[in-house]
Amino acid sequence: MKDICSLLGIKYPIIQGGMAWIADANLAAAVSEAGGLGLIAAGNAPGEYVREQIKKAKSMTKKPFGVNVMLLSPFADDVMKVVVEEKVAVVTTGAGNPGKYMASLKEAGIKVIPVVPSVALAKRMEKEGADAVIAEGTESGGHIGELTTMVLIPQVADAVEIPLIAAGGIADARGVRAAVALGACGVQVGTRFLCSEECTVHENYKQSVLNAKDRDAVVTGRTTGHPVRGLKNKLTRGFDKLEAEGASVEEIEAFGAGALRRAAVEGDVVNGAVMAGQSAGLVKEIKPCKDIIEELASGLED
Ligand code: TUI
Repeated sequence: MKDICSLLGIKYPIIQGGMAWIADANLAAAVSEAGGLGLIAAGNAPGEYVREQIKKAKSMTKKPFGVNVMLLSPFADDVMKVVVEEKVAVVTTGAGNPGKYMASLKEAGIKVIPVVPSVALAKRMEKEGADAVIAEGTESGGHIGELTTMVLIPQVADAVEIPLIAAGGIADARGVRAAVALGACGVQVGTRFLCSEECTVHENYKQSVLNAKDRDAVVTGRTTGHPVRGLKNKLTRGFDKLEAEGASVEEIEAFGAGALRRAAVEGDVVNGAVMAGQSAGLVKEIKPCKDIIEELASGLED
C-alpha cells in the first residue's frame, strides 16, 4: 500500500476537507494535533487572511498542516504566493487545474495534492508532478463533480501510481473501510469534521448538519456549470426557482453571493448556503477531533 503517512509526516491517513468559511486555523490545528492532516481553507479570502491563519495554526501545533486553495477564487495567485512564503507542508487544490502553480510549489518543498473529479484530471496531475491525488465523489459538499465515490475511486486507482485519497460520502469507519477496499490509501473527510468541538462554524450550521436526513443534501446551480451541494432550505428553493425560470448564470450567481458567509458566520441557515455532503445524514453528534479521528482510524485496522 502506498504510504501517504510517511509522505506527509502524519500518523493517520486522514485529511480534513478544506471548507471555505469553516476550516480555519482552529480546526486545522486540532486535526493535525490528533494525528491527521488539518487544512486551512482559503476559499475566496485574500492572501493576508490566509497568512494570519497559517501563523495562528503554527502557534497551535508543531505538526504538519496544509492549505486548501480554491482555484476559482480571484485571490488564488495571491494565496499561492503566501503559501510559498510561509512554506506550509501541503497544498490541496479544488475547483480547477493547479498546473500553473506546480513548479513554484514543488520548488518551495511543498507537497501538492490536487482534488480531482475524474480519471483524466488525475492522470494529468500525476504527469505534472502531483505528490498524491484526492479523488472526490459527488457525495461531497460544496462544489462537486459528477461521479460517485464508488465508481471514481477504483477507476483512478487503476489509472495512477501516486497515492490516492478518497473523498465524498465518508464520515465513519465503515466509509474508511470501503475507501480502502476500492483502492484508496487514505481518506479526506469534510462534513464530519464540521461537527467537531473545535470547528468554529456557527452553532446553527452544526445543528443543521446534525438534523439532516439522508436526502437533505441537495444540488443547486447545475445550469451554471458549477453545481454545489448543500442542505435544503429557503435558499436552495430560491435557486431551484431561478433555474426553472431560465435565469442567466449572472443572475443565479448574484443570488448566491455571500450566502456561505451568511450561514457559516452569521448563523442564518434559512437564507444562507449550508454547504454539506450527503454524509450529513450519518453525523449524529458533536465530538472532539481526536475522537472523530480515532473512530475513522478504527476502519484502517482490519
Ligand atoms: O473545491 C471543492 N469544493 C468546494 S470549493 C467551494 S467554494 C465555492 N463556492 C461557491 C461556488 C463554487 C465554489 C466549495 N466547495 N471540491 C474539490 C473539487 N474540485 N470538486 C470538483 C473539483 C474539480 C472540478 C473541475 C477539480 C478540477 C476541475 O478541473 C476542471 C479543469 O479546469 O480542468
